[in-house]
Amino acid sequence: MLRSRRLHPVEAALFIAALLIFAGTIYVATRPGTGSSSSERVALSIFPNAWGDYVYNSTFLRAHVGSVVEFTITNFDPQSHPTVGPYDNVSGTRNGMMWWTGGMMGGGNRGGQELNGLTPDEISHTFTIQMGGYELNVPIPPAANGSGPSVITFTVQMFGASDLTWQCDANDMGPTTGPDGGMMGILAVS
Ligand SMILES: [Cu+2]
Repeated sequence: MLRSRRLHPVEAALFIAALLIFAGTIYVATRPGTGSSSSERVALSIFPNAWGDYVYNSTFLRAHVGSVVEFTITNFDPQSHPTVGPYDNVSGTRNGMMWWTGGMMGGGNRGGQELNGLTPDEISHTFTIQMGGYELNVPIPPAANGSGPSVITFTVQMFGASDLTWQCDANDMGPTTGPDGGMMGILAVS
């Protein structure tokens, strides 16, 4: 037989406390992004196309104004395309640096370093945006032949709404390969 009983005051207090914690958790979880504190991720790979040319696997990217975007670029191309000039240096990332997880550099595979640039002969491709107030350049080292891709990460603060053109500026490739060549694309910031 069912019997009802009144809640003990201590039980009632615990129940109300649990309810408040639950409601607070939902509030925090569903609160909309607050400008600069929101973060997004963009992942890209450089992979051989049907003709064996190493190109970016995606050319259309999206990000939101005010967000901090963490880019991860995974490069399967074991070749370097020696590139001189400003494209050697990391610029326009949040701290002027990139994190290199692994790949070939200086004849060896020594991952796990924060870098502010590469020497010209260590450059395989670049990810470069030079418009809309952005001066972003990240040189990408080649994959370690036979022992996995080269992976770099970096963060960029997005500050204005526009369709930004990004491209590879490594020597003997890059924007001349055209929109269908896979070495350039659009980053739509909205
Ligand atoms: Cu390239």
